[in-house]
Amino acid sequence: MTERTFTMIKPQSIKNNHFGQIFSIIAGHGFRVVGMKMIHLTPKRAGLFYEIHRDRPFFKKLVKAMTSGPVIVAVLEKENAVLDFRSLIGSTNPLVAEEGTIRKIFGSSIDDNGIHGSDSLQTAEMEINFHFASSELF
Ligand code: IDP
Ligand code: MG
Repeated sequence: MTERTFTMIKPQSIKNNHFGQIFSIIAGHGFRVVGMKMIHLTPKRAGLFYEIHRDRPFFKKLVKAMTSGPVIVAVLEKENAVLDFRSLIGSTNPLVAEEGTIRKIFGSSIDDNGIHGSDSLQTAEMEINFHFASSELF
C-alpha cells in the first residue's frame, strides 16, 4: 500500500552539509518527496514534537540539540514507506546501527544520529500534520 512517512534532517546534518547525500540515498530507495521545508524549531515546538519523551532523562539535551540550528522537514511517499524508512535510517544509536543505514553513515552518537523517521503509520500522520498544512503537500 502506498504510504506517507515523515522525516526530519537534524541540525547536525545541516551543519555538516550531509543533507544532500542523505536525500540522494532516500531518493535512490524509491521515496518520493511530496513536501519539504527548512525551519528552525523553537524549544516549545521541539518539546511538543518529542512530547512522549518529556519525562526521559535525555529530553532537555534532545530539545537543545533539535533547536541548535535549522532542520529540514519532509514528507516521503512510497509503498510501505513507514517501515521501509525506519530500516533505511537504522537503529537509534548509530554505533549499533546496521551497515549502510543513514544513521550508521552520518550519525556519530545517540545524541547526534542525524535524522528522524516516524515509527508507525499513526505517528507519521501526527508528525506530518504537526509540520505541514495539506496545501503544502503535493
Ligand atoms: P528514534 O529517533 O529512533 O525513534 P526515540 O527513542 O524515539 O528514537 O528517541 C528520539 C530521539 O531522542 C532519538 O533519535 C535520539 O536523538 C534521542 N534519544 C533517544 N534515546 C536516547 C538516549 O538514551 N540518550 C540520548 N538521546 C536519546
Ligand atoms: Mg521515535
